[in-house]
Amino acid sequence: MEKVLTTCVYCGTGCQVYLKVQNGKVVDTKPVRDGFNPGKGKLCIKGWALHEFIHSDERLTDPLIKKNGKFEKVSWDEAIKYCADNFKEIMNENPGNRRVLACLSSAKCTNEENYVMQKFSRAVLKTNNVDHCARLCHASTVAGLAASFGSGAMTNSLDEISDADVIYVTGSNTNEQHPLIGKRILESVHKGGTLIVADPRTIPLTEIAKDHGGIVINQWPGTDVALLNGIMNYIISNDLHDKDFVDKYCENFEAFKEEVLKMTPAMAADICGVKEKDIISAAKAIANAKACSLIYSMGITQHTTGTDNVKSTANLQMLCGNIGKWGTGVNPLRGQQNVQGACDLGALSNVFSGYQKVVDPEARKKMADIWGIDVDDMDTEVGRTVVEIINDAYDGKLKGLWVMGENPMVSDPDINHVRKGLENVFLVVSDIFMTPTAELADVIFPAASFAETDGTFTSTERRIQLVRKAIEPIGNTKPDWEIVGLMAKAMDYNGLTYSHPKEIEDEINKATPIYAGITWDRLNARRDGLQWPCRDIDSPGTVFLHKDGAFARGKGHFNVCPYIPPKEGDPQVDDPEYPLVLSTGRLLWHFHTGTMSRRSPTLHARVPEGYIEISIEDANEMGIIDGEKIKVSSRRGEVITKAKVTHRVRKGLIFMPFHFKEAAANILTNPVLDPIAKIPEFKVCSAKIEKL
Ligand SMILES: Nc1nc2c(c(=O)[nH]1)N[C@H]1C(S)=C(S)[C@@H](COP(=O)(O)OP(=O)(O)OC[C@H]3O[C@@H](n4cnc5c(=O)[nH]c(N)nc54)[C@H](O)[C@@H]3O)O[C@H]1N2
Ligand SMILES: Nc1nc2c(c(=O)[nH]1)N[C@H]1C(S)=C(S)[C@@H](COP(=O)(O)OP(=O)(O)OC[C@H]3O[C@@H](n4cnc5c(=O)[nH]c(N)nc54)[C@H](O)[C@@H]3O)O[C@H]1N2
Ligand code: SF4
Ligand SMILES: [Mo]
Repeated sequence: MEKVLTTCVYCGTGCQVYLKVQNGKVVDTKPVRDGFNPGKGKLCIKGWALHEFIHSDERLTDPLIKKNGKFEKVSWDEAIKYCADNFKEIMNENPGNRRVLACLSSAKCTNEENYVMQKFSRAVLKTNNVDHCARLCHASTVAGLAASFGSGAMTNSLDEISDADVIYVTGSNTNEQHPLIGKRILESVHKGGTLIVADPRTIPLTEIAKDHGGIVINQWPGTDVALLNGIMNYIISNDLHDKDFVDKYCENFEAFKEEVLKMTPAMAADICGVKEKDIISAAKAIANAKACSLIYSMGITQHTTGTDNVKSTANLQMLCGNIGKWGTGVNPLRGQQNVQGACDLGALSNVFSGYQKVVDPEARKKMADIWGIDVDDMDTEVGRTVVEIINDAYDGKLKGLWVMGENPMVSDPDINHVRKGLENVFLVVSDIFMTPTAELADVIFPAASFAETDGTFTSTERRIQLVRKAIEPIGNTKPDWEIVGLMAKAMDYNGLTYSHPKEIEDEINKATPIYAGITWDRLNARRDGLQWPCRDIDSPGTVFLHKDGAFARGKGHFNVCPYIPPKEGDPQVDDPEYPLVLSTGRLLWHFHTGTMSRRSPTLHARVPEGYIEISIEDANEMGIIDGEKIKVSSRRGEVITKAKVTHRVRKGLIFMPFHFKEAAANILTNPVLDPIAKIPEFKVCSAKIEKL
């Protein structure tokens, strides 16, 4: 049996795995114990089950075209020609209109595939309408941390977490969603570290904090700015902040201080529905820490105030000098195994690879030269983002859309609206499985999975690691980078034809300063990958950012963030029609829209169907028993699902995992956007529950 070293395709931790291959089939997964591994020799349950979906009977194996409402198998030549002709026709019919075509790229695909997809959009379709699920995930991190520090990435590395003596975890269910990062938090606690968990639900970390003398804050969803300002109010009022750090390395402190002094801990406690003494204990612990690490994820980002939430976490860490040192930092845990990479490689409507701005004429000139295209032919404006692309489809402004490795019919907010939008356009989907999105397509390209191609993924700690081909593409599938190349060629552009991802990597090195030194050969020669920025081939890469107060933007910027309640579900306002607050998120056992995890027998068996968590108090009041079928509704739609009566949510709060297409949480969610980051408010909306 052969074993192939590669990178896990589920979450952003970046665990290294061996795929065991026998007779051309991946038959097992094993953790890497004999070398570098962010999982330190371990895998979580999804990692152990990694091989299970690869050979599922339900893999798409042939290109499909919808004829008379039914999918028919066709040759690659026919499928590619059909798509290319349709895209060309749309361009010819709408000369000069750069908003009629769009591409969704994919955090499930490799760096090389994301690079070619954004290049295809910009060089062939001539539009910056290219985006991906980071927009639903950490768009507010990218915007918020860039405004505060000058770089939108996780500041510190995973190895540092266990050395922090205080950890503030907020809006990250780390043990379930990044299990092997959760383990590092536990290591800090076992060394005597203080764990502060600020989360509206009771999660595994809550229990750990309780058991080890930590601090638990159960705030209402959408109130984090009030909470963080309350904490910082106490720190400043009691002169506990790091004045030396603030004076030397930061700017705009006075304006920020004026805002924060308005939110006393007592006021914050009232807005957040928590105890004032817990806010004060958290403030003291953070201010007195030698090294405090702040860890967050979707509970902070997925709000109409997501960017302000992120800026507030940055304010707190600057205030106490917890930046640019070992064991500190603002650490947004990136979700998909390659969402960091998809952002880095320019699968965003506003930037080329390496965050070079599309509105910058010099950056456009540089790309035009590398790509061999006419700079005057390029889109000069920021393109549309994920939710805006769907809105444009709904409004009839968008005519054609290529979705590579995303499933917006389950993952985007307000699915009824998404369906109408997708039905309006010429839709092309590249996926490994038939999905609710693919069902609506005019053409489906069957893609090879991560086990069937070479490439690289970038993990949450900015670490680029190799993905190695373990088996030949299944059936008639092709790797996404090859499919993009075929489409480009059929649209008369030869600059996307490569014989191996290594050639794409060479081009990435040229086009992308932060990846310039991350060459294929270097990655191949080492076990631990390389962390960007890595600007030349002699650079060892970068473990943590903003060292010794040298912020990427010059000075660290204190942003002024007044508390703004969520658009629906404001805890201070009674909504008699929809009295409950709905939050959505994830489970340990499933991944996103379930396409992969629900085809994995081990994972599917643990949680085969969707449900909604409801508090014991609310269930008793409504006479609902555990497991009972109920109707949940919001202003957007209704869903029938099972009640799970639990202590994990407090009275008034309900929580739904969004993994299950037949009980889709996103029928209910609110598509309102953060004005800066354009991320939807997945984490809070008003809802009601009715007995059937
Ligand atoms: N098993 C599994 N692992 C995954 C994924 C998966 O689908 N399944 N997805 C991956 C991806 S792409 C991502 S982005 C990450 C996401 O990882 P997480 O962000 O950890 O996951 P979520 O369940 O979305 O929500 C996180 C926490 O936010 C809390 N929360 C809700 N509202 C608020 C609020 O207003 N404020 C605060 N402070 N907290 C709030 C929730 O109670 C929950 O504990 O996970 C990655 N890992
Ligand atoms: N209500 C609610 N909604 C949410 C969230 C939430 O917390 N609550 N979280 C949001 C977040 S953080 C995220 S990241 C998004 C995720 O949203 P999506 O990215 O839409 O969800 P996935 O299920 O990861 O979709 C990936 C698709 O890629 C396919 N795929 C896998 N490997 C390959 C490959 O190699 N090639 C190709 N072409 N396809 C492949 C999979 O089969 C799947 O259909 O969901 C968002 N939606
Ligand atoms: S923690 Fe994430 S990367 Fe590691 S095995 Fe689990 S899903 Fe894979
Ligand atoms: Mo995500």
